[in-house]
Amino acid sequence: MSQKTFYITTPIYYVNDVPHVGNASTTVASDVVARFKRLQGYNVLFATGTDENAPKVAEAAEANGMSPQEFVDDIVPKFKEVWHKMHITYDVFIRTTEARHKKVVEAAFQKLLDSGDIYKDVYKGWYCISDETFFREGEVKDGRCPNPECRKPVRWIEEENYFFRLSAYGDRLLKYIEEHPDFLGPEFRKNEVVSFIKAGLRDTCITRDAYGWGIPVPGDPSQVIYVWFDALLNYLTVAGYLQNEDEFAQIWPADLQLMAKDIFVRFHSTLWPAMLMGLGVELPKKVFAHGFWTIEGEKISKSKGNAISPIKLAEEIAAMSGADIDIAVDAIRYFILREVTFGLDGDFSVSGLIGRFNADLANDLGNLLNRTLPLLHNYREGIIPTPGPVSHDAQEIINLVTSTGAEVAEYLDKLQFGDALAAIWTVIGRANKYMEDQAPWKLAKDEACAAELNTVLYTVLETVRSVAILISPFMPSAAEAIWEQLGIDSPLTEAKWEDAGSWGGLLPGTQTHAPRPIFPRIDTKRRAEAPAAEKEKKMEQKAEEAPQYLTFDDFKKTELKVGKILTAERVPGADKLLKLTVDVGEEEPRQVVAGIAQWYSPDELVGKQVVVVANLAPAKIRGVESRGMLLAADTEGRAVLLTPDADVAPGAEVR
Ligand code: ME8
Repeated sequence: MSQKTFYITTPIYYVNDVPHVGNASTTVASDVVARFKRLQGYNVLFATGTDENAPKVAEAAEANGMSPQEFVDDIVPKFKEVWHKMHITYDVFIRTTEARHKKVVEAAFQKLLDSGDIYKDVYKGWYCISDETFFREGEVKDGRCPNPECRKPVRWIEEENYFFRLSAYGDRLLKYIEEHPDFLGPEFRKNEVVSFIKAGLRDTCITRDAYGWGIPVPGDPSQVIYVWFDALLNYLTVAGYLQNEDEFAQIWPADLQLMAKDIFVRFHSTLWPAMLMGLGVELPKKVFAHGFWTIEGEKISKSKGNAISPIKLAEEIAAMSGADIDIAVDAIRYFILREVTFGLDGDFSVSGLIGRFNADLANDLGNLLNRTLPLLHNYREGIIPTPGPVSHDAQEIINLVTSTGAEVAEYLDKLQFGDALAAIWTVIGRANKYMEDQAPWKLAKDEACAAELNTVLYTVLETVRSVAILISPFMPSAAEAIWEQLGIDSPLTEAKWEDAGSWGGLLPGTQTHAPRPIFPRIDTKRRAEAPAAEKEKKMEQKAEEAPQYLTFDDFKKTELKVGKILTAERVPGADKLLKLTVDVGEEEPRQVVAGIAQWYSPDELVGKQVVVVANLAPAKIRGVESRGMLLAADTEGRAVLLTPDADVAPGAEVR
């Protein structure tokens, strides 16, 4: 491996339950970094896995009437399935029950025993099984775990155990943290670590009386090794420590270790680096803790039943929007990294997710592609044109696109995912505005503007190509779908990060594919009325079961006419409605309200010929009178207006 390497880890999760959105947030963030680094040409080692030798896992197994081994063997495939469905591209999935890991743990234990860093003594103190953490007598005030995230009852333990001489490492740790300002992040959590160490480190108990589950102490099977001592070493097992010297030398130290704040101070910033110092192994380059998610304002907890499964949520989003499940997963990945500043706590709410789905994905990103590509198909047979002269506005877009890749890379290297996405959305916003300003649907009407139209279409679609690369670490399926519609020959998987910033990657002459909305909007009203909507659907299904025919006389009652749209404007306060005046060959034009604002801008409609149901009873829609209805095809949740094949005088009957 001569290529530069990048080793990134997630915590290894307890297998007492399947993953929830909290676990998913760390894994998704790590996956985004792994994908980004691969795009930059790194040889990435991305590891996740499961922490299986824990008393709480044994308890969960018992509660399920299974042996611990049966239980973990049953649940691990479920973890992997969730990660695959979430598009997590881990390279290694480590299980702490693997033989190779046991060997590493035994050898590390023996090494520290031999060097005097591990010794035997009597342990008297508290143990929290939920957090798998030892606490001193004075740390527990009310019989409950002092960790504010936990607060479960603790147990008093008096056992002869092995201890790790953590107290000997306080000064060395403080010195290391000071000399390596990038080692711990974010900054405010680093300060918590420094205070914790300065308050005085005590030697820590690293074995338990044999529970019958766990890695036995070498030469003393009456004891099993404490789950945290065992679990932290997984990061070395994955890198080949004590198994393959060459591989280990290339991969270690880890470049980035991610987790949430719950296991940052005591474990990953204190015990872990001290263990490495004791073993004479270099420390990881960066250990970073993000915040905690609550769900709809509440702590995530199995007993409250709010530990949302990310896959179930994706299925719900897919059902509500009509989007593919992979796209719904992408939306969740996006939300996790966009909604809060990475590092801080955040609240996960389904309405927040739907809000972002509609605003950022369906509107901003979706519009950029789904408004431009149909125009390309209407005016240029779907073929990418050679751009005409570059206008001042187009040049501004080019400048923005060519500088954004580097800006996003800088943010990603600093784990500022929200800023990275905001920078990409600035490009999307600018390109959407450019479309509005240039109004290609108007340019198309004038042959003299052909070159100008080519510039507009090319500029926007080339921007879309760049955006597809930039969003691909976050939303790999959406990026693929965009890439596919653009008709680019080489697969997205072969693209490099720098391709996002080099203008001109989209080759004139490329035949694009049929436009298909990737993020269909979620109808929030329908969601609010979900049970009613369900009933409605069932009734529709029943009606569908019995074929119902219309007599010709019935059909003749519908008066269909060709109309020409004269004016179009948005209905204030209704984001889906447009108020149109339509010439249907009568003395006065008709006012028609149509729910097509998501798919058509008012400008685009003026002058368009449409088919109008002319004898529909007048109705008030949001207080605005509507006399007639436009016919449209419903394709993948998008309305496409029906229009005559040739110019027809307004008022012509449709039969
Ligand atoms: O602690 N918000 O495993 P674990 C954000 N096995 N992230 C959350 C979260 C929340 N509400 N809840 C959990 C363990 N997480 C040990 C780790 S590593 C050597 C051993 C995520 O299953 C977050 O990454 O309790 C947190 O650090 C981790 O899950 C804890 O997972």
